[in-house]
Amino acid sequence: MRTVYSEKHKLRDAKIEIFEGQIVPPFECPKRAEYILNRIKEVNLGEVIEPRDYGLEPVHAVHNKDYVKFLETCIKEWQDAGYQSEAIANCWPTRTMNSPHIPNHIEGKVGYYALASETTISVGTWEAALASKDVALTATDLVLEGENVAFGLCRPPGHHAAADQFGGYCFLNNAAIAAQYARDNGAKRVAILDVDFHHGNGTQHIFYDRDDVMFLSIHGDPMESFPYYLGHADETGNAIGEGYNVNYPLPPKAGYDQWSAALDDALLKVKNYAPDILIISLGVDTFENDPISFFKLTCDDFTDYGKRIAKANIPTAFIMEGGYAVEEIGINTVNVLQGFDRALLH
Ligand code: OKP
Ligand code: ZN
Repeated sequence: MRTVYSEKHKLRDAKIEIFEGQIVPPFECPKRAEYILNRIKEVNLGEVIEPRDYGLEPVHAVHNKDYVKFLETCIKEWQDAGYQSEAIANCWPTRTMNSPHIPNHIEGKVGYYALASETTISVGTWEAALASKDVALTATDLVLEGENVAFGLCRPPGHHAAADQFGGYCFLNNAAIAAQYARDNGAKRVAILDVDFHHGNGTQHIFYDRDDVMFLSIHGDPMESFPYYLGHADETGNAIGEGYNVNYPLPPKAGYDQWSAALDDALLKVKNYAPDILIISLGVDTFENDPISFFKLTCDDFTDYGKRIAKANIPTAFIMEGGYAVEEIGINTVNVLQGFDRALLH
């Protein structure tokens, strides 16, 4: 299969993350994409191509205009306020502060648009996020144009980003932007299957009231894991969207038996829905040695589930999300893609 990749991901190179009460180097780092790209070349997965430029129209179809503007101007406003380091949230409109006013001051704005504090906005973040959504859109377009499958090597990831919130290493929701783009370009129904270890709260929220984009996610139980406040099994969609949101929260130490049973159930629901395109939010932080997650998948399990996804026999765009065991991220990601390719041959 073809891979879409842009060097511009390197512009997202933040220096700090807040983790377990400490300031650490970010887990979501440029090396991640380099390892994946190297592995793709090592095994000759297929051609690697540059993304096309889609501009902001498909972004505005998913995200609020004021939020997009905020992402674009945030770091300059932060620096203009005299702050030296990266922009980071330290206050929020919480449950008891529900006024509709968006503050003028950048500190208030960052808190308004942030859903978590671990993720900073650094110089270059906006440019990298723009390239990342172009990578997702190009991979999706290849599939809409008739390819069976394509891989968007997105970085930064997207699935935690909501219509007007960033966090969890995400700024623009690449998979959601791709899904909406598919809807606007001929696809009647789109399914998004999120296999990242973390719940795709942003994607769920964006499509929660809709029946034309089905969202399914297998993830660490939010009672025990980030993003904590969304991703429970009883979140099944709202109004016309009722029944089109499906969550599979799994407990700490879940292995492939449990995980693949959830996957098979999800793929059955996807088949019944009969979408024109399947978008996989592909995070490989389900790996047993991932430093921030608690599932126990092995390298071979990734190959196996790539095959299972292929057997659903739906045109598929893989969109990269998380995975933080950097040494193995290339092997695990490419195992999924090779598993998929091999199943197509048989
Ligand atoms: C982004 B993606 C763990 C803290 C986790 C943020 C994780 C963001 C994951 N103790 N903090 O879904 O891979
Ligand atoms: Zn994740």
